[in-house]
Amino acid sequence: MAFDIEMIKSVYTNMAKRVDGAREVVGKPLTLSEKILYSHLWDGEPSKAFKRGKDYVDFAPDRIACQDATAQMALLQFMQAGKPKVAVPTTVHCDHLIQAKSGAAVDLKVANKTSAEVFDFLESVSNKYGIGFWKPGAGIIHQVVLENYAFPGGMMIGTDSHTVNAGGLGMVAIGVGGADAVDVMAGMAWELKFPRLIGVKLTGNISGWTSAKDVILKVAGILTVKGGTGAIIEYFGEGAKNLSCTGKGTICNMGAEVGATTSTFGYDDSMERYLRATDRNDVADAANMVREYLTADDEVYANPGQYFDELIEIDLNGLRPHLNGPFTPDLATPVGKLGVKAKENGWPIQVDWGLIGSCTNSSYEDLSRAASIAKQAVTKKIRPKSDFGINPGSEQIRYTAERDGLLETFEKLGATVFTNACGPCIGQWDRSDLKGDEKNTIVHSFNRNFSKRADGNPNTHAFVGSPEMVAAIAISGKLDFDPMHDTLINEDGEEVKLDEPMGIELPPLGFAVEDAGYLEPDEDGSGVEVKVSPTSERLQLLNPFAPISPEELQGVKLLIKAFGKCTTDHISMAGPWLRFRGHLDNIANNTLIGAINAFNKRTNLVKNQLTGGYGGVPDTQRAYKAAGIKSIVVGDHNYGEGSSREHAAMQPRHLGVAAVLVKSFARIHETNLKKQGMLGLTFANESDYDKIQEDDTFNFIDIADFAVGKPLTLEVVHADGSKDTIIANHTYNESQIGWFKEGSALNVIKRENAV
Ligand code: MIC
Ligand code: SF4
Repeated sequence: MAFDIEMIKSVYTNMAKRVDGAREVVGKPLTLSEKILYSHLWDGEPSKAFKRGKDYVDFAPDRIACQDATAQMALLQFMQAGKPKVAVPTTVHCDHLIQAKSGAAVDLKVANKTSAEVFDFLESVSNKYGIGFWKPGAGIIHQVVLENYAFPGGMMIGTDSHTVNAGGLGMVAIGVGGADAVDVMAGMAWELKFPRLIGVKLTGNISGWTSAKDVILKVAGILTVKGGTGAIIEYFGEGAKNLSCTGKGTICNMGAEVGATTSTFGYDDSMERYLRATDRNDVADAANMVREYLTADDEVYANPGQYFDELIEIDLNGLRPHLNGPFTPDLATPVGKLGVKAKENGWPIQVDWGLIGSCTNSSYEDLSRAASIAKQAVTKKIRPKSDFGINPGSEQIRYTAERDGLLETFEKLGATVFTNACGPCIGQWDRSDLKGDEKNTIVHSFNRNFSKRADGNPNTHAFVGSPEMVAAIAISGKLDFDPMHDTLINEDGEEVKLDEPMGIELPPLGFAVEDAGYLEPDEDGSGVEVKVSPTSERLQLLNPFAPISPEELQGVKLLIKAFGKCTTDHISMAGPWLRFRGHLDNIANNTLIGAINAFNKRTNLVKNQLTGGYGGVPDTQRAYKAAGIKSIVVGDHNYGEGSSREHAAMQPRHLGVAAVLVKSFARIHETNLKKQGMLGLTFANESDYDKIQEDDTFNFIDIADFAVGKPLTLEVVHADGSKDTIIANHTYNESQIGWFKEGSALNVIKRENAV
């Protein structure tokens, strides 16, 4: 039986009326995305048509999911909101804080010890406020959500950018910062700019070496890391119907890598099969009753050009497997063409590791496809040339894969089976084969491959591919290996070829698990005590941020002008820093240490305008803070790309950065800045970026008139006394200006709850 089935049934009860009402106000057939959005309006019945990409709309999501690395800050904020219980079903999943080293048994024990304080905190806060708690080892948030909570036609938010994975089961599932989740936990509306809609029509069928992953690797190549910003990607067509549910999840998952708000697929037989296989006949039966509301109207898919803002068509018959990378997930290269590219660019051909796992590709089907390749290495006597690491997506998947012999196949190859957790995908990897910052290549089935992400080494070239392709490349040990055409030499000196992968969509004997790792919260948690030690180095209760006054916005110093890609990993690095995710002051010591200073092209070395000397970014910023001076960060396009972590906004805020001025923002990060009462601005004229000099001081001359739709004027005073005037655009609406004026969105909630 499914969790929260009554909630799901009530969504379906309302659906028909609301969708029919929306079709009337919009005045034309509806896409699936619109059906879900319009049936989740905070105000209930649709009464007007929203302008895509323009109107801010209040929504009422059905549920929330948080993972351990972001839940700490989200729940520390929720604790301040003054509510006894969360208003909608919420879960917390412990998956990011477990380091991969020796294998699951040892690693999990170590994590339970080293992060005991954080896990205990999360468990007790969850218990107190009525939140379902998934213990360390239970699995990666998005696989656990897909297996237990996602349902067609539903809307959820999650404090992780890959929340979008649940689109594989026909949801509109959106990654947000913790402060957004707090709004919904506190029983308030959740605001989003009504998204643009990108349609992706899939014709033909995937077969052979091509997998669902290759669909999104291809889309990433087309849209690039920012092409999906502000949009929902809706997949449809015969090719979509023929993909498995978890394959659809893979595609939606990596929609985060093109900046998409989310991605989704219409309800179909593959979803029904998956629901039934994961013990949710009740959801499948309920969904079947409203089936036509859980996909777009027929006219839409018949004439997609008329209903989507942008349309992409991919013929799956002609789609080849890809490997994307290094350093960015949108650098797409068909397998077989990588050799030439690698030589041109000096990427090491030798592959040291093949890693299979992450929320993107750790389903039973994924493991079975990769295992079908691994098995051949054993039977055809090919000694693998790279090391193998596997992270199953959940305990249920692990248990079932072990029962069915899949894990044994990997172990025969010498693979290490790590905990059911994020592991190397988020830099939780104690990689022992490297001595220093050696140049090397790894292949993995994850979604992100930014510099330093997996192992902290800036010279690790990481390539993203399907699990089966990762297995094949890792066995060959060569980046330029093309299993469709090339042969390998086995231990008997014979030339052998790998056969095409064979996957099993759902375990023929059914899923099984002994202890899934779930803890139900107490019915009445009011007596539960949540302890945070004042001397803890990992947890710190929050103090409200003071509003930034117009006076403080005169004489603002440039902290850093970031050059090129500046992702949330650059702004608030993960890996070893994950341990401080619940302690704002401690984690602030990593603020922007990965960003490249445009003036010297170095990381973590900026000019301190007070002394004229150079220092680390956090130290320099702390010096400005001590002197009572606010500062500004300047950046390039898609600033804040990647994670949902609100630390990337809270840390600069805590240290006294008042504004971030960039060419463009990634959606979640821009919202996170607004929520924390900062100014997130974009250059009206992009080339003004070039006018910013190292010793600049900024005066926000018209900040007192901060208003909706009115750009701000910044006077930039250079070291020689000369001045430039820069116009900065913003997307703040009335209530967001309120957050700025009161210091943060949380301050507003607190005030409203107090009366
Ligand atoms: C990631 O994949 O980068 C993370 C770690 O899951 C993040 C969340 C975080 O930083 O905690 C995400 O994608 O939102
Ligand atoms: Fe975890 Fe990686 Fe997925 Fe983020 S992308 S949730 S770190 S597995």
